[in-house]
Amino acid sequence: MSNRFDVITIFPEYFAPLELSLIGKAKKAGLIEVGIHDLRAQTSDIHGSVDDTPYGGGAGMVMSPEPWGKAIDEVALQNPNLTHELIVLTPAGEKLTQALAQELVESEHLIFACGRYEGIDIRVTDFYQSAPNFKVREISIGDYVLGGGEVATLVIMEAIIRLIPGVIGNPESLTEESHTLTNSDGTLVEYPNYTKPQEWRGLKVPEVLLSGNHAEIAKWRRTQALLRTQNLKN
Ligand code: 6GU
Repeated sequence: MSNRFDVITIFPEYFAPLELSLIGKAKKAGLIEVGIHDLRAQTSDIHGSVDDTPYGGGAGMVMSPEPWGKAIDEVALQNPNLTHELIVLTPAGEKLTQALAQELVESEHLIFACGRYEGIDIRVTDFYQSAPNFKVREISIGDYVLGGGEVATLVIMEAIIRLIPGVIGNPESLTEESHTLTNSDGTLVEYPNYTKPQEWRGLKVPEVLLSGNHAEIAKWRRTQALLRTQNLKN
């Protein structure tokens, strides 16, 4: 079960939201440990350069392997007894799904490498793929291009951390999700929810939800979830 998360980035400030809400509580409760590491701490020149021009030419800059190697080695050395799963964030990676989040929650140590610019020199991926006690995965959060892997890391961490036992107060909300229907990608669809008041701006809560008839409510919710699944475009 993952409880150790390390993030390597040139923008450590991006991760301030980890102190909030669900993840913040999980940290305070000692359910997870999170380390945020500044890639520039691994540079030796006065400018703290982390990128260079691409071999073969072309637009943009590529992140140099050396600071990445140092940063990843350091984080691995700090956790000598763990198997490390290195997550390289890239729009070219495997797409994040609920099934992938469920797989990742089983890893004991996740290291997120947040690339910027045109990405990280591929030799970083290649090197750790065959390094002892390492697994490497390239992951994307969808078919659009972000400025870097930071926001993607926050998304993936949230998807994983809420699956850790004890993080969500009411674990039934997790089992209920697993009972809802999924589309072809394994994406969760949920039935629509209502709370008080019973009428808001002329819109009423469906009668069946007020009926107290649990079988009928379950049937209605299942139908609604089905309809929503059909209407999802993939
Ligand atoms: Cl992981 N990185 C970047 N730069 N763009 C993305 C992405 C990741 N996932 C979707 N778009």
